[in-house]
Amino acid sequence: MMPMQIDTKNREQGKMDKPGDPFVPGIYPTTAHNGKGIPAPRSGPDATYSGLLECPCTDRITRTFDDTKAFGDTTGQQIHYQHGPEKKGVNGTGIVQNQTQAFSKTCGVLSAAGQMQGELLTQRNPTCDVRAYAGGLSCCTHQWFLLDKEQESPEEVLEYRIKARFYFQEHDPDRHENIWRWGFATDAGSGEYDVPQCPAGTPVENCVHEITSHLQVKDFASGTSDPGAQGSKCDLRNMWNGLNAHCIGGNKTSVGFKPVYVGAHCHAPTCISQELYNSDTGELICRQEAAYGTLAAGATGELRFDEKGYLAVPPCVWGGEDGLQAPPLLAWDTNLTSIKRANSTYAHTGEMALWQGRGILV
Ligand SMILES: [Cu+2]
Repeated sequence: MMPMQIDTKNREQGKMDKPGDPFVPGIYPTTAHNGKGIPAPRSGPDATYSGLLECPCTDRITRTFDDTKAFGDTTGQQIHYQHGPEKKGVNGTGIVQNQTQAFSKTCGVLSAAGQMQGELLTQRNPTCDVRAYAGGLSCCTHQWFLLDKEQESPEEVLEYRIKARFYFQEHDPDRHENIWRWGFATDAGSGEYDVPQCPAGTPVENCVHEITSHLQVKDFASGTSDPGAQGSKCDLRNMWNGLNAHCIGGNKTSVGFKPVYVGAHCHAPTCISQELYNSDTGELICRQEAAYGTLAAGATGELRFDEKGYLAVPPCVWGGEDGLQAPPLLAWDTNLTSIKRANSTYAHTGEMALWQGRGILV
């Protein structure tokens, strides 16, 4: 499979008529940023801000909340203002009136060992509380506009064509094993977070924001084992943690999990690296570094994924073939530590720090 590609440059509104043309970004919200630091520049050679990726909360969004609760415990709602009836819905087929959504984040997630999984709550990351939330998934809800209230939303609808090619082998029980999805968030409980800008005067090379999370292997293999229950385990199609020790089947007792693949999920332009350690042994299980594209023009053909402003995150892969390390055994009570680093030269919202992978039960 090719890596996940998300085109966030809003080309329809820009002026990149053909590959190689200089890119001019589309319109962006004018009031989106609210005192959390200087966002990435939107013009000039270092232009890296993407309103589509950072999902700023604009003045279309108003909030109600319970202001008596502690940071991170607040319940609230966001109301998204849609243009009046003269405007079409985003798909041109209907009118979408104001929409209200509950804001819900649980940044304080405990591991199976009773340890706080992530640091977002202790760092008081704005993503954890509706009163501080400045951008990200909760302001990017389906059919919500990312432009300000007084900005005209373009009528155009982006149309993409995607070609997918699948390679397969006939199932051979003698040499094929089920591979289960596994994953967890370094930004535990939120699945996204803000990268606050480094303090004024910090040398650029020191502008690195870091979050760490601690968990046990069983944290990504927990939950119901009832095959009939919704979101049940032992379903290979399950999105996140579709496994537990019982999924090995038969009368076997599973001792753990061997990863064959794991990929970090994080965003341009802030992602630097993500590391996963076995914290019982200190062994580095996987380190992934964001590889940024370099070509301002001509990123086509074989170079098509080397476009400036985009990143690739080459995954860790284990196996029995030449050149690959044998997968480590991650026993269910193995302690893991994940460290995510981000470039904090500018402030960013909606950054992510996820691990997503596949592995076998042993
Ligand atoms: Cu993401």
